[in-house]
Amino acid sequence: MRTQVAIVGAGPAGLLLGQLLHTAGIDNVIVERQNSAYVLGRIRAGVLEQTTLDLLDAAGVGHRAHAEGLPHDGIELLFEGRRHRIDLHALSGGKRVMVYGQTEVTRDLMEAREAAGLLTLYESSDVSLHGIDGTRPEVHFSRNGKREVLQCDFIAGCDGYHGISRQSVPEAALRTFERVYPFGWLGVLTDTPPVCDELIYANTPRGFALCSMRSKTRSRYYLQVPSEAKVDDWSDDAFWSELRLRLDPEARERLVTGPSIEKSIAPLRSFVAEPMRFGRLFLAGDAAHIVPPTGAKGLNLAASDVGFLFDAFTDHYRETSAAGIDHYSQRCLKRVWRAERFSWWFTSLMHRFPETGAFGQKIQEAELGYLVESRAASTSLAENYVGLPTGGPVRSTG
Ligand code: RFL
Ligand code: PHB
Repeated sequence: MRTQVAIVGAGPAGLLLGQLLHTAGIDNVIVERQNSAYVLGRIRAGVLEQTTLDLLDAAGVGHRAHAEGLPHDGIELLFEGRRHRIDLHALSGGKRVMVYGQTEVTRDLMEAREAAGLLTLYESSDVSLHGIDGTRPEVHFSRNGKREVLQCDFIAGCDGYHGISRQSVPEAALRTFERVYPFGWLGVLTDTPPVCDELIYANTPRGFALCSMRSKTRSRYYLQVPSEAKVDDWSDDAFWSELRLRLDPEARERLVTGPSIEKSIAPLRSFVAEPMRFGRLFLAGDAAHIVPPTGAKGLNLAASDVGFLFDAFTDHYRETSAAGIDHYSQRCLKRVWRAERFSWWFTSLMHRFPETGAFGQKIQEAELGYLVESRAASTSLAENYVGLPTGGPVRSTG
């Protein structure tokens, strides 16, 4: 088997890259470890930046996000028992975010890929990469009991944090940076109307809480829990009781509870691997970096990496320039580190840290007060939340 770009991983990064390349006439095959139902069953991100929507549009799959997504012009910060609105739209010069689930993005991309007749090799096991430092890289894998080889010009490693792409780079060529937080997020998805039209990020003495949504009838709530917490120890009733204790009186009153349709715990971590390119292997998305979910940046960063990689491959195949390939890692990492900084800062501001003590607590309170009272401080939050500039136009090939 041969293709131009072999993509490892059919998460949002891999699927988006595949679709963009297809619009530019660049042949690609995706090799994915799981089946499509498993990939669709992972409930993750909910907030899309305009840049991500632009890329979905460029890939020809943005129509459902525009029709069914919920544009959000603000977020609410809850602390010391009161809510304060951050007007993202006014403070960012007219930008907003879109609430549209990662599951839906993935579904739209999968459907478009299938309609275009592009090859996705689901349920491929023992995937390994070969010759990435030469000019003829290969992806080897087993499928239906047979060992297969996919020859290609380039490999896009879009296989997430636990994938094999990053692990295929020689250790000496990679530098990693990491911070693990001493807590996780317990998330619950329910078919109940959201407690508020906007997202509520709450800093409370009992820990952080987030009220989010997927639609006007489907809610997503999160609670900060200790790292060692187990999902099985959290009944639905226990979750709702704890969430109520972390809300303001009005929200507590309005909260509609119901049976959970999904419940899981995600550990929180910041992680970056540098560089994001090794020879003919390009890492994109969670394969190269992880942010704690507080700033809603993970999927958006994955999408902006893909935008840069798409630029690089189109320039290469049109023989216009090698600059995109040469500067891919540098271009991505500038944006990655800014999002890492924002996500780390917002996480530090909104969570209770076991080791902080009374001084740290007072500093957090002072910063929250400053944040909502100072236009400069809220502007900084707003411009990061809606998404920083990509540093170059996203190419659309129509
Ligand atoms: P993914 O989604 O992990 O997909 C990787 C794919 O690669 C496959 N794979 C392999 N395939 C072949 N061979 C192997 N050896 C393989 N190993 C793995 C996997 O099966 C999978 O299909 O990575 P990708 O595409 O880079 O996408 C990244 C996003 O999923 C992630 O950044 C976001 O979900 C993060 N995130 C959020 N991001 C946002 O932008 N906004 C949000 O509101 C937001 N909320 C969240 C989040 C992540 C969360 N969790 C659970 C970590 C909320 C949560 C709770
Ligand atoms: C979500 O809806 O899953 C969500 C929203 C905002 C975040 C993180 C997750 O910051």
